[in-house]
Amino acid sequence: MSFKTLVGRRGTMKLGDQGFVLWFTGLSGSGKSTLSVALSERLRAENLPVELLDGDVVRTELSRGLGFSKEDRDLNIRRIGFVARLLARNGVVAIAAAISPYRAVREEQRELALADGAGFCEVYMSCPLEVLVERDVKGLYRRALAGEIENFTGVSDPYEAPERPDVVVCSDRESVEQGVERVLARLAELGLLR
Ligand code: ADX
Repeated sequence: MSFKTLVGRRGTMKLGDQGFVLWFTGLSGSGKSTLSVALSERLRAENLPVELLDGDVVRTELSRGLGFSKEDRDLNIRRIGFVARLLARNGVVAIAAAISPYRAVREEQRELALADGAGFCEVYMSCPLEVLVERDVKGLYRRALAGEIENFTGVSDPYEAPERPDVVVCSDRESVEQGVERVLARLAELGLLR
């Protein structure tokens, strides 16, 4: 079904054959949380079951005490992925929004979701570092650049951009609404929404 049909029949958006994991990756401040919240609201308005696993929130609960070494980040991602799969296998749209800087563990999460019979869609929130430093909503880039925060992603720690993301959102050029529409369109193309 085309995206026009999908949005043209608001209130009738349905899950495909299974729940799925919608995975947002991107640098801090790239808009993962903003877009994932907007998408959750939109999907809930369509009466779809949605749960959001946001990195900042997960790190105060499920991953409290973890730091930002590669080991801790990978463990954080695996925990998020584990919960997301439990949800997806119960027909929920499980949205994960964490920097998830390492490609291998993201790919692992895709494989695990597919092996579980769930769908998977990776959204890459792309935004030039200069723009993020300029915006610096949380004031963290300034501190990282001043050497006050070690291993800060994009400044003093790696970020491995996806090679074949399912969706790329350029958050410096696209509005939240445009991002929402494009992700929904892609989910329809992938058969994860009807
Ligand atoms: S991830 O690498 O494990 O996926 P996650 O998304 O959970 O990261 O947490 C990132 C958030 O933690 C950032 O948005 C920022 O607010 C905060 N943070 C604190 N220290 C760091 C750091 N060294 N690198 C990146 N983010 C950090």
